[in-house]
Amino acid sequence: MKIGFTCYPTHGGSGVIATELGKLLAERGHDIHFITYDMPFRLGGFQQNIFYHEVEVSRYSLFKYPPYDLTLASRMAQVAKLYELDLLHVHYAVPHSVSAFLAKQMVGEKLKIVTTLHGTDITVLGEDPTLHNIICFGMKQSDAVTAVSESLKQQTRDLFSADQEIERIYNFVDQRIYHPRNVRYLRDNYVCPDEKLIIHISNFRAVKRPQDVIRVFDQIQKEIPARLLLVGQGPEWSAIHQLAQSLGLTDKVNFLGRQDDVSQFMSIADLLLLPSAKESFGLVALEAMACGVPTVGARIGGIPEVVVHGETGFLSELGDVENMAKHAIHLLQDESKHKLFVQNGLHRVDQEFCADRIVDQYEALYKRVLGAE
Ligand code: GMT
Repeated sequence: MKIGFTCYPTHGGSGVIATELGKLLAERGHDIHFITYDMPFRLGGFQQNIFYHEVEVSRYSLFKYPPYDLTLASRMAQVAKLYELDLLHVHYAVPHSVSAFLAKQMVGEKLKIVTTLHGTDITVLGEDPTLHNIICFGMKQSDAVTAVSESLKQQTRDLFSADQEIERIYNFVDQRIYHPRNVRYLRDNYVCPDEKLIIHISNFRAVKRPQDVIRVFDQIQKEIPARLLLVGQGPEWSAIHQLAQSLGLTDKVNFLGRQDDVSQFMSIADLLLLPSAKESFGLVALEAMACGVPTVGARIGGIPEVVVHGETGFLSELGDVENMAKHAIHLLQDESKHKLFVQNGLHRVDQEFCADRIVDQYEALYKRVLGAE
């Protein structure tokens, strides 16, 4: 098949999934054309069957707002015609599904559209009255709509229409990259042998509740020797830095900033904290699980579909810092339970979220949409 892929190329779960899916489909012999405003950060280097087409938006002085949606549509149509694409698979509905619809109008009905909903395109933008109708229109015009969790599927139906057909296809992890590694030398840079290492990885937006991360860690380190690794960059970063300072934690918190390869940092941690207020899936918890790291987090959105409470991690009510800290301390102090959670998690990744299984599901969906099955 010849497939156009559009996603946000910046750091973020939807771009990661789109890029990794494209790479794996290319390995299976499909031609994958990324049509994005920048090179997706995980794409890098040459790979057979992968093509990259940049979307360059006009900066004409009359425009207060550069017409990204139209330029994207026009580029999608151009690439679709030139390379005879079978379908466009867009990740994140806004504005990608509507741009894809326009491209289809330009190219003809043969070009199919698959839209994958990733989370805030529904849970935040779907609630915005200025965008609600156009998001609904983009979904209706897609030949197939997928959601990355059951929770997101349900929320989309509740918010839009109960009869919107949506296939749940979970996110996945490439176990060639995310797997337990023996990287003691790296761990030794951050902790002494008797200390536990806690990690949090996010884009440090308010929705990730990074303040809760600091407060949970504060309670953990009062009970057991521990350090915290913070990976990522974002609007809450300075506030977090200040909070850590005001709690006297500066020496115990390592701010690593944005990192392209987070798998090595995950592999050295004992526990991931994910107290987010919204999370349609929580890709970071899956990646951690594949590296042998249990999660303590909030019972919201799609997180309970990834982290099984009492088996691969512990979940608490949103904002319940006390309970999260209690769970974390319990797990870090009980070595045999920790080992069991690690094993359960690795097994769960194999069973539910391994790349092969999920890529099969997308491939089957494409074939169905193209009428080949
Ligand atoms: O968080 C966002 O607003 C963007 C989005 C992204 O591009 O990372 O995140 C969503 O998609 C991820 C991949 O499917 C999910 O793992 C995240 O849970 C989801 N974020 C939210 O729902 C807040």
